[in-house]
Amino acid sequence: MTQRIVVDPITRIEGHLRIEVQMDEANQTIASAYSSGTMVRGIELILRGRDPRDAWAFAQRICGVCTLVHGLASIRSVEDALKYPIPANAQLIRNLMIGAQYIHDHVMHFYHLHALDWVDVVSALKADPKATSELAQSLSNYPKSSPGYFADVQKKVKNFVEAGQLGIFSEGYWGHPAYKLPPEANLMAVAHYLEALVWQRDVVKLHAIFGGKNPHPNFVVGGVPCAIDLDSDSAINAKKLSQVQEIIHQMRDFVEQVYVPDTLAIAGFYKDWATLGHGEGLGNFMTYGDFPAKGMDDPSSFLIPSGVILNCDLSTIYDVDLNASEQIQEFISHSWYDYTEGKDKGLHPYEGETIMHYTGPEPPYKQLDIEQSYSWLKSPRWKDSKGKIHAVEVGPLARVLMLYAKGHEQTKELVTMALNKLEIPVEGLYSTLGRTAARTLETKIISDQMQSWFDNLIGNIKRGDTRTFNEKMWEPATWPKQAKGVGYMEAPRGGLAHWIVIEDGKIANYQAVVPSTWNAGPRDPQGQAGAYEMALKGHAIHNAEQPIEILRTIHSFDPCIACAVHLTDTTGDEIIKVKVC
Ligand code: NFE
Ligand code: MG
Repeated sequence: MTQRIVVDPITRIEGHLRIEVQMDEANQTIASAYSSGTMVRGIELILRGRDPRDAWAFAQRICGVCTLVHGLASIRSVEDALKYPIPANAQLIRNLMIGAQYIHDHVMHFYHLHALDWVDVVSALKADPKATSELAQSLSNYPKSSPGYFADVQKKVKNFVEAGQLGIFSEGYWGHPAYKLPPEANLMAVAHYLEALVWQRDVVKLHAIFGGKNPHPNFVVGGVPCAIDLDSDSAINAKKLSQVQEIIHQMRDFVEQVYVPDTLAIAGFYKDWATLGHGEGLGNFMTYGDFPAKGMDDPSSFLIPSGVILNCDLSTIYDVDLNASEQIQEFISHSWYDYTEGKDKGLHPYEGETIMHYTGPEPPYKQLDIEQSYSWLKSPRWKDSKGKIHAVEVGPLARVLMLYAKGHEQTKELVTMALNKLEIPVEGLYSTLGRTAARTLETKIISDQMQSWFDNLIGNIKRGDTRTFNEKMWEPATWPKQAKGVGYMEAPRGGLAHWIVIEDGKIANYQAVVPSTWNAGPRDPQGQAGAYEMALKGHAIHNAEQPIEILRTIHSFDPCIACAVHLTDTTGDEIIKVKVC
């Protein structure tokens, strides 16, 4: 009998994800994998009937990790529906806020959610702090690199272990033979894990400066909710702008001196994770595009271009039209939902439905019923001009490939540098290691861009342009009776879009299709696997009791299941009552 391995829940992710894999005859590699989102919410339903100008504040609560992106996708959807232009400063401030989200999120993912798949904390105890210091100094100029510094970190970890509790490091697969780093590299990475915790607390202040707080900074349809007035104590003034400049420096320093060198150093020990059978996945990639220089109406001005790549062929990029009802559709043939016209139909999000219908086994259960429905995630698909539907991967690897394919100079340089340094061929990008490295490289690209968005903002202010909000069209009386629009962006985990239908000034329908739905969704009516499912296929599993290989590949996508299944239990009973007063 072939073996079934179940990992539930997958930890060090956001939300509730179950992975089941069926091993092949010889129980050596994964023959097929199944990805299941095991919790559901109903935020798309909560939005119906509300004022579209309020939607962002509800939609933003889809997630606390990519803490601003749903707010922004939401206001962009309303602005698209109402053809509502926003001032240049608002565009720049939004770019700065999205950029800060990427840099914060990616660094946190690398150190706090993914690194321990590669870094053995217990082995760090055996490291020589002096040799660790020499290693760190050979990699970068990061000032915290003395033997004393690493000896202190080692002592801290030792105290955890001797006290019999590893605290934040408990329950790891320490000592598994898949860990390949020497003790000194492990100690350096653990030190940077702790360092990144402190760093992230400082850099999110950029959101608080422009959006009042983090998580969940404020937004507004028509611009940004912060006034610029250099003579005011409460508005964006010279002091706050210099704080932003300082944060940008802090971000760039950490990315350049810690994140990029650590990624390359760690990757050097895991080059086999850039070969076939290690997470290559679908080979199909999609980006929506983002970071406009001239507004969302001019996609040619985007830093990240949009498009679809099929079968790893970078020479042909297909266009994506999010308004075309044929191109983007969500399927539910293997999801715990119904559609009015049947389980096999695909619906474009403007016509999207959210009819929950759990038909799975009574929890706790041994195995998903994979022949029927097995996830709360839907299966979004992109349809080509010949009518074939494709599962696609979204996220950092898709973006880096798209930038590379379209000839973006810095991307080409960075990719070439990384491949040369690691001595892996370009095909190595289609892998778990490639996905993780792409996240690091795009963080470098975006952190460098932060300075130019900031410089442009300062330039505008110096010229006397302090406008951040477009007051026209704010009144629903000026809106058409019916309107619809799509607000899209590149969230840290990939292309994100919200579709809104407005009737008589109220939301008639609202659908969010998020990055982790694209990546973590189940099979479609044609039996085509989603990106996680495909990426796990072919993996060898060393020890079924400690399936670290599954974690490495799933974590390389940085799952967020809260985003992917937008509180209710299966019977609709009240689960929690929150009193706010
Ligand atoms: Ni909740 Fe998210 C991002 C969005 S989901 S983390 O990035 O949208 O994939
Ligand atoms: Mg949805």
